[in-house]
Amino acid sequence: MNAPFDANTVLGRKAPGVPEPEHQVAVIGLGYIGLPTAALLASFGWSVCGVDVSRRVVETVNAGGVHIEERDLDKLVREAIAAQTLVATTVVPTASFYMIAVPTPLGPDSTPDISYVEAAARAIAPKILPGACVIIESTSPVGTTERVGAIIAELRPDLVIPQEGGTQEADIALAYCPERVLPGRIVNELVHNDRVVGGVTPACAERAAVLYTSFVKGDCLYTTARVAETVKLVENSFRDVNIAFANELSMIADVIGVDVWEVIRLANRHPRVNILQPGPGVGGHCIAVDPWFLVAGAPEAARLVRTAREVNDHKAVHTAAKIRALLKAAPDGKVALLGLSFKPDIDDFRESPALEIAEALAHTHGERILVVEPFTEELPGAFDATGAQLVTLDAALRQAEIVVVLVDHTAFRHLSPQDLAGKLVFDTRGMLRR
Ligand code: SAJ
Repeated sequence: MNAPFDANTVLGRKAPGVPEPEHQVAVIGLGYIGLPTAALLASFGWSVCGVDVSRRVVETVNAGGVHIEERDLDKLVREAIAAQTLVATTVVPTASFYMIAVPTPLGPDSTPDISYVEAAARAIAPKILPGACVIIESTSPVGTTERVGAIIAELRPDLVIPQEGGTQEADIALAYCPERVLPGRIVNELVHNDRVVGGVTPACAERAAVLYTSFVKGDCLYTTARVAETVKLVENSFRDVNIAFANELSMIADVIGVDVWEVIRLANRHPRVNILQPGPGVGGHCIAVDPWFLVAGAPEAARLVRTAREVNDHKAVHTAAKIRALLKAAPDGKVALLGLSFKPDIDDFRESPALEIAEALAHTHGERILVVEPFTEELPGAFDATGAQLVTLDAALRQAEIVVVLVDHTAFRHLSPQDLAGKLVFDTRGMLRR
């Protein structure tokens, strides 16, 4: 067994007001979750080392900057870097807490790819000392925490790794604590949301709780790692299934010829009905992805979850087909596509149905496509050579005969019937009804 953990020799800095050796955290992955969490921990007095494989990200953070747009994040990072409570590096250090917040993308056939989590475990293993705690925050298929434990066990036979139901006292702690914050409100929700803290053993949960109770103002709810992994997938699947219901209703409404927004508004006046809003499909890196992790774990049983994913994916195809019909109905006209991001008022285009629809139309209708997106300065490369243009809202309204609302950005909400007079209008978000 190695010598016990010595905080003074590790990151070389002490956080004020936090007792040693509890104060050093290595956050692996400085993306949408890792960077806000690292900066927030630093603001709560922890000494934080943010680790990322990208040199550009590390340099940006060390210069006090941010590479992602998120409310309040730039100030938090700037202050933490200035106070020297946050430092970024490409190398995993020795620390008392390791938080893994790396991507878990979908692999081929919609199966989960946990290779980044596995790589993080391999990078932590040589550095970890007895007494340390490894926490996974990345959304992961059920069993990933055990897999991380197995990787560390293989590389560090000198350490006793915790096992669910195991009787031997472990040298390190291992936990799964899913992030559940909403893009655009990440910093606030990191502090105020309840947290599920899933320990491989109760002692592991207790150890991980030291970190979370230091900054979470919501409740910390303790359970096993396996349950915590499932909870995360279930939360996003629940939302996906509910949005799928709304999206399916909108397609049914098209067939039977009723106004879906009116139907939902009135149905929601029932005390036990709360239907979500249809849109052009479901985007983002969470809800459009995580349900597949649940399906992968139980393919035969997860029929509703799979179908909801398919309905929401199909909604983007259905929306594109409706826009094509409008382009046919006004053969000489241009279409203004309002919004590309996956939801309003953010600059996040991951898995965005609006982007997918706009790209597809740009490839078939080129110069007839005018895109309005206040959250970007240029169209992504996929639009190159299509003839589609990024224009201001005013320019689009001047030129277009067809107007399609794909994203209900605040910047579009002032649109009035006069602005749209004489145009063919397709509002995929029900924005103009609000
Ligand atoms: N959407 C609709 N209709 C609705 C609500 C949403 O079409 O009524 C669409 C949005 O336009 C967007 C997509 O769904 O394309 C997802 O947006 P969202 O706001 O529902 O969720 P995300 O992806 O921004 O964040 C979700 C959150 N999960 C839940 O609400 C259960 C968040 O709490 C999670 O932390 C996050 O996923 C994550 O990281 O997993």
